[in-house]
Amino acid sequence: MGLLRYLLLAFAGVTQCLAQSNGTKPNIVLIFTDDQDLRLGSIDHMPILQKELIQKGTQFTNHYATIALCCPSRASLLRGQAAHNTNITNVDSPGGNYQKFMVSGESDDYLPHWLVSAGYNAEYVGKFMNGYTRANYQYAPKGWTYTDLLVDPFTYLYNNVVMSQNGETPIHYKGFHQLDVIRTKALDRIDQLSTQNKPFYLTIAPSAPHVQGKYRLPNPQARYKGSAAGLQMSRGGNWNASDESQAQKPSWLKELGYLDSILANRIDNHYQARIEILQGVDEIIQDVVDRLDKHGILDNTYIIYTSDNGYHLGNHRVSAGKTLPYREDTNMPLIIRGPQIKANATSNAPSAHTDFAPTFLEIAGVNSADFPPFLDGQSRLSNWHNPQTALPTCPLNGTQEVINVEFWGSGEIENLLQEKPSNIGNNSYKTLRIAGEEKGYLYSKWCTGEEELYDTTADPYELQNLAKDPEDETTKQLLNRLNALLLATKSCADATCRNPWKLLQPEEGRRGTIVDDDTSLTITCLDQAMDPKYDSHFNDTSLFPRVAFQECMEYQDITNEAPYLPQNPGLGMAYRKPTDNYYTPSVKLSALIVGNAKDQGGPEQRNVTLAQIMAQSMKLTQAQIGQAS
Ligand SMILES: *[C@@H]1O[C@H](CO)[C@@H](O)[C@H](O)[C@H]1NC(C)=O
Ligand SMILES: *[C@@H]1O[C@H](CO)[C@@H](O)[C@H](O)[C@H]1NC(C)=O
Ligand SMILES: *[C@@H]1O[C@H](CO)[C@@H](O)[C@H](O)[C@H]1NC(C)=O
Ligand SMILES: *[C@@H]1O[C@H](CO)[C@@H](O)[C@H](O)[C@H]1NC(C)=O
Ligand SMILES: *[C@@H]1O[C@H](CO)[C@@H](O)[C@H](O)[C@H]1NC(C)=O
Ligand SMILES: *[C@@H]1O[C@H](CO)[C@@H](O)[C@H](O)[C@H]1NC(C)=O
Ligand SMILES: *[C@@H]1O[C@H](CO)[C@@H](O)[C@H](O)[C@H]1NC(C)=O
Ligand SMILES: *[C@@H]1O[C@H](CO)[C@@H](O)[C@H](O)[C@H]1NC(C)=O
Ligand SMILES: [Ca+2]
Repeated sequence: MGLLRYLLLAFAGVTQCLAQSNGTKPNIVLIFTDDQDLRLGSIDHMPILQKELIQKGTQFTNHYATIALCCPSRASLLRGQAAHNTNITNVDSPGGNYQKFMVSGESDDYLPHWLVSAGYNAEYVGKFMNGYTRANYQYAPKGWTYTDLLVDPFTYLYNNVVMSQNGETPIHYKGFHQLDVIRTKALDRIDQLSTQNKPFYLTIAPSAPHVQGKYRLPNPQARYKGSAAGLQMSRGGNWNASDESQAQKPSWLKELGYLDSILANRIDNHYQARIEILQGVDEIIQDVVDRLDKHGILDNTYIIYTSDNGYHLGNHRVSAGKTLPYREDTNMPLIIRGPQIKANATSNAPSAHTDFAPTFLEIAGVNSADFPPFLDGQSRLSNWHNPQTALPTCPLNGTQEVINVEFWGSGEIENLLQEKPSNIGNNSYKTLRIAGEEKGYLYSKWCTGEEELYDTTADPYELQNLAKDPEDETTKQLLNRLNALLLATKSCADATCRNPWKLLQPEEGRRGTIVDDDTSLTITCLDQAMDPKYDSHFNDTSLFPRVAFQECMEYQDITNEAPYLPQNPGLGMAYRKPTDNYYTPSVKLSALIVGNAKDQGGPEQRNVTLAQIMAQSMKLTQAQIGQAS
């Protein structure tokens, strides 16, 4: 061992004592990928994730993103609110992006501010939100003690890495692959953070395995190129669904033809490229674990692995993409290792991205009475510590059986070889999932007026739409209950998101009592609600009108989505500013930034240091940043 290395290790020993002497508040490291599926099996091909997180931690099988698109899902996680309350509903104007997050004032009051108030350093490395660009990089996201963020349009160019540190002039990291840059920077931040007398929250957010630009395959590090050659996407379940199933799908989906061999081939290549690029994420996991261990803080750090939204490849005949309510796009990988987390365990308890903010606050020691008033989720820390293999059964204590999933705007096929149906813009919908033990359902209402109901216990691939011409009385009664529930979830806020049944009680005076700890409700879960004695209650359209849209719009318009329950919903407006006239700034360029001539990330870059990366880096010139236009 060289002298320098010895001294470094000795120094690490000192900081370890300091870190341990100050308090027991655990650190939180969120490794947050982009567009990673659970259901296509990508995590099965990540051996380090398996070894370091799954075997040494707990895997949550029933965790959901509440909106299957990058920016809205990130905003929702960071504010702890459903997208109908953030109103950040898309990746660009008018639905939303980073600029809208700022203009709405939401960036003044979200997770990093709260964690910093609780005594944490809060840092973010990687992809933040769509719309953090060359035109607004100087307005670095507020709240964080440190940010180093990918800048659009380079966020999805793996061999053309441009990032801004704390809103300073963006830097071009020539000669490196994005994943090597992010890994190296994240490790450096762990080194820095572990010497501070504060616990820390660090998000590490690579763009992998997102497609490159529009819509090329994700480009793995050169050392992993071809490593997944020959792997095939599973042809089972809902892949290339039959005519009979596809005809039951709503909107643009039912227009799609069968996948042909050209699309199938492209899907396999895409599948392979995703697995190959995820090997670089696996390296991040390995090095983060090792680095935390080296600093003596591994055992007091929660490492949380998840993604912003899921992905499909050929499922329901869509060759590539997200934006759909089905399980591939919304059921997320979630693996947690850390203090009091059981090793090699599985939990089937339902949860959603909106639960992270309250859970992190509980970890940070914030009293729930001091939580922000607008959080829609709930802390899952006790679930994290006590994994439950059984799904909730009725009667429930809490609301965990209902997951709200929503969307506004256009669908997308991330594969130029497949023709887009003309009505692909008609992709706004309201969805809820019942994630119970005996009963599992996916229920949706689309802006086209179409309705879907899948029994996800009997039909896990969501192929047989029971809402199409329901014959039997039980299905009709079930649809009445689910419609009422969806009417509640689509505009729920705080306590009614945690328990939408509060709005649906049979006794008139009790409806809308929205205290969390009201345990005396008559109906607490779907099974109870199905009692025939409530048939006329749920059949009463003056109480529970059908969920409807007037038309397909690309953003959340209040009148377009009426009626509501209650009639005048808050939709989070009390906690944000109007955004009606916001616009997304853009720039005119006079010089381009040229990416790496050949793919970087060869074996020699596996252990590249920050000094080596910085040595080749260049600040963007004014011409490369562009002039406001
Ligand atoms: C521990 O951290 C807290 C929160 O940052 C700080 O206020 C306090 O001074 C630290 N205590 C010691 C003993 O370092
Ligand atoms: C999709 O299914 C249809 C109907 O069974 C079949 O003709 C076609 O070959 C399938 N596509 C692929 C790529 O397997
Ligand atoms: C993890 O659990 C599985 C079964 O649940 C078992 O087969 C395996 O040996 C366990 N692995 C470790 C490392 O404990
Ligand atoms: C219900 O949940 C509350 C809050 O999580 C808990 O305090 C209580 O013990 C639970 N009751 C039952 C019967 O599980
Ligand atoms: C929805 O589809 C209809 C019919 O194809 C089309 O006229 C309309 O423009 C679409 N709406 C959106 C928002 O794309
Ligand atoms: C439900 O309402 C319809 C009319 O809207 C009526 O025909 C039917 O009898 C009602 N069913 C029950 C169980 O109340
Ligand atoms: C959502 O944002 C759009 C675009 O800024 C705006 O027109 C609309 O009024 C907002 N909706 C709500 C409910 O705040
Ligand atoms: C990278 O570092 C690890 C751990 O120090 C070492 O085992 C590995 O051989 C190194 N790889 C390369 C390519 O330098
Ligand atoms: Ca995404």
